[in-house]
Amino acid sequence: MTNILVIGSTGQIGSELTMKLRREIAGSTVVAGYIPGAEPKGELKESGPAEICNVCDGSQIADIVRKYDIDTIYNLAALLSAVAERKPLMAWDIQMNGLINILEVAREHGCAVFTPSSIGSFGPGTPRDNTPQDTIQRPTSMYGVTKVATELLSDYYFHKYGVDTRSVRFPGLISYTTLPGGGTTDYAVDIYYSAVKGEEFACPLAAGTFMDMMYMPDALDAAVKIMQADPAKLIHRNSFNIASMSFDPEIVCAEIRKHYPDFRMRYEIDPVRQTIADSWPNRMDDSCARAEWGWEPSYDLASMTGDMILHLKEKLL
Ligand code: AKB
Repeated sequence: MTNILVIGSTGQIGSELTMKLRREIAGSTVVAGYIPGAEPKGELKESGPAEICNVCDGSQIADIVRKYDIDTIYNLAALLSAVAERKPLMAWDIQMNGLINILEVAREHGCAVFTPSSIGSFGPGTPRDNTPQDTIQRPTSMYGVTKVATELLSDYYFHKYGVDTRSVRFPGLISYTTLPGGGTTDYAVDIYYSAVKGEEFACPLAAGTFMDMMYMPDALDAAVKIMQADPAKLIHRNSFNIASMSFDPEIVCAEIRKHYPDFRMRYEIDPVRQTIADSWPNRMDDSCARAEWGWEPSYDLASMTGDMILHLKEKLL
């Protein structure tokens, strides 16, 4: 991958992935695709080209691909799970019509495509512990429906047209740079902001709600590494389970109290998020990603917590 288009470059993943690709891929041009109202700012704006890129407009994507001779597209445009429940038609439009626009451009212009899937692609019938790579995927949220369909459509374009599609199933992602918006796992970011600001945290999910979580540097490494993996070694493509830690609100709260012993948390359950979380795995088995392309996370809950607090203190205080 040399000339790369990141669609959704100002979102939680895109803002950091675009910068990492610009820093680490030698000789690359990394175009930051954004929608009006979510323009790149600061370092993201200064460090490379940016173009308006709405996934619902296939000709706009094709123009950018031609203009910059793009060979790899990171498709990060999506409504997260809780928002998608409120706006299911918009979620379908962005996630599915957007994806097929990208895949068609990729087919015509020979681009590789990364479109993330999620723990949200699983549902209540999925084994919850050590969730296998290949298992039941019958999600009950609109987000999950679009994520399973994303996996299937991406595999279809690979098998039928040879488009080099690859993907990972992201856990809840935790970062200090850009806030997530409207996900079920967002509490695991918000709790750190409350702790550093010295505020009580109102947790929207119940004690005992376990989900896979991951620190952003590991998630970014996964997104880069899978696109660089030797295709001959890939038995799977869309999509790989990746995991690094699993916790519930009590466990992350206890970890934060090692730094802020007076930190207080109360529960104010959000029924939409709780229902979604209850349908997702507790912890995925990521052995296929480890075997097929060398996935290996660096952070656990303790090291992530130390790093989050350090950076949020610089950012907020
Ligand atoms: C969400 O909560 O919707 C996302 C996800 C796990 O895909 N963070």
